[in-house]
Amino acid sequence: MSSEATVASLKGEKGDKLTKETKKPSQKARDSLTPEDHLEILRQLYLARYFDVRLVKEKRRGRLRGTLYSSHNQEAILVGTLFGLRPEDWISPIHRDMPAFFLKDMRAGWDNPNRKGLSIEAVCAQVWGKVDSPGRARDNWSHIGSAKDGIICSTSMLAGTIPVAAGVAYSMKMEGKDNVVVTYNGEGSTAQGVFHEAINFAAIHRTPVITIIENNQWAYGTPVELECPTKDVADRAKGYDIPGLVADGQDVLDVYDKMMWAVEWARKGKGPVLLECKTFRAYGHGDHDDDRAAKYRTAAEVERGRARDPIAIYKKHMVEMGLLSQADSDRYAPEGKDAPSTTDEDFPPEVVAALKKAVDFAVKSTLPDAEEAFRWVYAE
Ligand SMILES: Cc1ncc(C[n+]2csc(CCOP(=O)(O)OP(=O)(O)O)c2C)c(N)n1
Ligand SMILES: [Mg+2]
Repeated sequence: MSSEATVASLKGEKGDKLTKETKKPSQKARDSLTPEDHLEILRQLYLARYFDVRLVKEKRRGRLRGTLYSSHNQEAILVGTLFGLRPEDWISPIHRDMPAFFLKDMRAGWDNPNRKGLSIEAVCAQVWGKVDSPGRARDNWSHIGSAKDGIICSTSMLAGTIPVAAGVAYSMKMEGKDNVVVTYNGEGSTAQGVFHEAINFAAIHRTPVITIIENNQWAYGTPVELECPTKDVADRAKGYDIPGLVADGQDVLDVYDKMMWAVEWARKGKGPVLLECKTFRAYGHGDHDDDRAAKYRTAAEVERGRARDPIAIYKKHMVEMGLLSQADSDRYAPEGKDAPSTTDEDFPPEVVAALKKAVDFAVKSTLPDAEEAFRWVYAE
C-alpha cells in the first residue's frame, strides 16, 4: 500500500463530520448497568478514596517519602471513565491518577492475576518505593507503565503522553483493531503546545484517542481562567472539529454516560474526543503545597468546591434507584471528611482489607541492591 493510500484509509469515511446532534450524547449508557455493576462502582469509589486517605495519613506519620498528589474528590472521573473500557484498551494516567493504575480492568476481579491492570500491591509498592514495584524504588509516584496491561508509561511532562497515545492508537488502527486509548490530563496541561500538536495529529488521522481533562480549577497556583480563554475547556475541541463533551466530574454516572458515548465514537473509527470533567482539587497541588494553597485559595472557595462529594452523590443515586438502603448508605460515610478525620469504620470492610493486604505487601517488600541504581541508564 502506498503511504498516500494508508493515510487516506486511516482518515475514515467521508461524511463523518460533526453535526450539532452528534455532540450531545442522547443514549444513556447507565441504563445497561446491572445492580451488581452499580455496587462494584460504589466499591471502587470507596477504594479510590480509601487509598488516598491512607496515603495522606501514612505520609503525615512519616512513613512515606516523596510527594503525594491527591485524587481526593476526583474519584468519580477515574471510576466513571475506566469502568466501561475493554481489557485490551490502553490508558495513560498522570500524577493525580494513581488509583487508575489498579482501577483499570478491575471488573475482572480485584485479585485476578490475569486482569489487564496493575495490582493494588504493585501500586502500593511503588508508593512505598520498594523493589516489587514497576519503578523498582526509583521514585514513589506515577512514573510507571505496563505494556502487557495496556498502560502507557507516565511522565511528568504535562500533556507529554498524548502524542504517545495518538501513536499507539494510530498503530492499532493500522492493525485493524477497534481498541481505544484514554489519556488523562489536568486543565493546565491543555495550555501546553504539545497538547495541541497531539490532538491535531489525532484529529487529522482520526485515531481513537479519548482525552480526559480533569478540570479541577487549579494548575498548581494558577487558576483555570489564566490557562484557558474559553468558558469550557472542552471548547478547545472546536479548533480540531472533534467532539468536546462536558461532564459533571462529581457524578460518576454522568462521567460514565459521556465516556461511553466517546468510546463508541472512537471505536467506530470517527476519531478523537475531548471529555472535560469538572471537579475541584481538594488539597494543595501536592502535599508540599498544602500550606501555600491555603493562601492562594480562599476557604470559601475550597468549601464550595468540595461540597459535592462524589461518594455522597452516587450513594444518593443508588438509594433513589432502590439499590442501596438508607441504612447501608449511612453506615459507610467518608464523604465530606478530610483524611485525618476519616477512620477505617467509614469504609466497607472488604475495601479496608484489600488495601491492608497491599500495604502489608509494600511494607514487607525490600529495597533493591545498591548496584541496581546503575542499571538501565545506558544500553546493556
Ligand atoms: C511541561 C511541564 N511544565 C510544568 C510542569 C510542572 N507542573 C507539574 S504539575 C503542574 C500543574 C498541572 O496542573 P493541571 O494540568 O491542571 O493538573 P492537576 O495537577 O491540577 O491535576 C505543573 C505546572 C510540568 N510537570 N511539565
Ligand atoms: Mg488542574
